[in-house]
Amino acid sequence: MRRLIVLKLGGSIITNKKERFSFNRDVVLRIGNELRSSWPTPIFVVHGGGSFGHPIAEAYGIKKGYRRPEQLKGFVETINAMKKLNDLVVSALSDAGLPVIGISPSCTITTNDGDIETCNFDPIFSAMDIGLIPVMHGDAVFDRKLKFTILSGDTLASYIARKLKAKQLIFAVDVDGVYGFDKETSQRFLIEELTEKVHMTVKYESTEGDVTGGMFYKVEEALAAASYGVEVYIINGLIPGRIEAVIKGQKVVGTRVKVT
Ligand code: IP8
Repeated sequence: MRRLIVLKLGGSIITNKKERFSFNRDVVLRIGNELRSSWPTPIFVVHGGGSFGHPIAEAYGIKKGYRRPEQLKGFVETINAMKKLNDLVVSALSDAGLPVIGISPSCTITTNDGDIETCNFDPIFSAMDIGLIPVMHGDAVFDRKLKFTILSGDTLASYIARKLKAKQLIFAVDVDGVYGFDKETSQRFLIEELTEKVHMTVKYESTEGDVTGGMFYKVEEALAAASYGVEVYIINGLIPGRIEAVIKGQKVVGTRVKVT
């Protein structure tokens, strides 16, 4: 039976994207308390880069791969900034009483032209086997073709949910879900069920300062997981109670991503 919950914490909720290296500890602590109250459901946490990873990755053009030696500094700095953010997330979740362990993709995952090619599951399975909650994140990683690139937390969370046959994949973001636009009333409305067909009609806004591409790519990753039988939700992680409610199977405001 599928039980695992994969929770992706968006960089926009765990950091203040407008201020470099600003961590929203209160938000992560509160989410940690919500996760503790859904205990003992097995959980896997992945978080984004926010104001820690994205500005450096953008300044050095890390996503497009290696072109000049000066980028090496940016590659390593991106990894170091993400390690710092991961430490902060892990310590806040631990203070909420969760047995968490940080695992960095830069040492466990390689990609090929941006797609995950190898993932060392040994530390992940060993951690989960003794009841530890892995906390991974978007990162700068080695890439067979590009030499290095950026692996987004969304891609990683979807990959983990598929490989580990998760029950749910929850993307916690700073809006209520995915919005559509009604031409007749000129009003935006929350899309409660998002299929591939609906996805093609949505006009996604571009996200400034985000090297991994915002809501469009999140939905692509969400659909990839949904096609493997994972229940996928995009919900507002800044509203207390929503993460806990969705894990407990209650109906919450948000977008459910489905294949048909
Ligand atoms: O914020 C990207 O992860 P995301 C992380 O989930 C870096 O897209 C290093 C920019």
